[in-house]
Amino acid sequence: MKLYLRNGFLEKEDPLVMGILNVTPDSFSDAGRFFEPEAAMAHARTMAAAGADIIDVGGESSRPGAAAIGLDEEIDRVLPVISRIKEETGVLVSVDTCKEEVAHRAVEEGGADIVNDISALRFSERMATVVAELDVPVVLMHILGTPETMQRDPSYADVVAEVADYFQERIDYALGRGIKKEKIILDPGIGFGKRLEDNIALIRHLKRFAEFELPLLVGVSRKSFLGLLGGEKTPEKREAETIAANLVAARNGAAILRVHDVDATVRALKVWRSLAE
Ligand code: 8Y4
Repeated sequence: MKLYLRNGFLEKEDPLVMGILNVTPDSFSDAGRFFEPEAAMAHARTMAAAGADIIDVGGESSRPGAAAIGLDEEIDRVLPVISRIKEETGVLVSVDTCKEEVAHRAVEEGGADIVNDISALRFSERMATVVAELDVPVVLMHILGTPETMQRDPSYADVVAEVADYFQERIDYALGRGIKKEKIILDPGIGFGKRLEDNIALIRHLKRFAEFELPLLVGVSRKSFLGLLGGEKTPEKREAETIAANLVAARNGAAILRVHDVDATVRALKVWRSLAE
């Protein structure tokens, strides 16, 4: 894969590993344990030492029904953590936000390298323009509706075709607002308005999205479809399921894997690189 950044690019044979850093008091998986900036920094350092290429810093939970937070609160949560990660480690930082002001300040003041917008530039009027001006890569993720509505009986006739159509529509929108094609990362949005069969189809047929000739990001880590497949009810116990799904995603062309457990993922990818054809 080749990832174009604001200045230069990053090229690597294996998928990049993006470690998840929730700076939220209400996130599903880590239950706000890293809300305190010190704890967040300790977790960031651990992920960097384990070989993370990117740390994804998010201040607002995308869980359905999670309380929306204000702009100032989101900035206060993520900005100090992003700045310190950039000062203290060599890893890239993505900012997980749908708000243009958060994206702008995270990049300009915090030094964030990537904007991870689960709404694919839809939830904030000027997000596309801000990203174009910043000239940073942006993740365009598929979601059916909004985090609030996405799991209300989602269905597709052909999920792969519908996600591909969505990608094309959002790419055209981004290009129209001045975002360069090589700064776009595509993400099928595993679990975001998808049934079990839809998540399976998207991972199984990930190669169909190769036609866009853009890096693909895949986020399966600890998600509930893995609980359905593997039988583990609690997210923290889905580590084996997560590794298995990530290796299939890697084989099928994922350029970036978004994970909670960086150490296990880096170690699994090393073995996969040695053994895969
Ligand atoms: C347990 C653990 C249960 C995690 C659910 C979850 C993605 C993402 C999220 C993704 C991109 C999550 C912010 C949902 N998922 N960004 N963000 N792609 N680009 N759920 O798949 O991790 S949050």
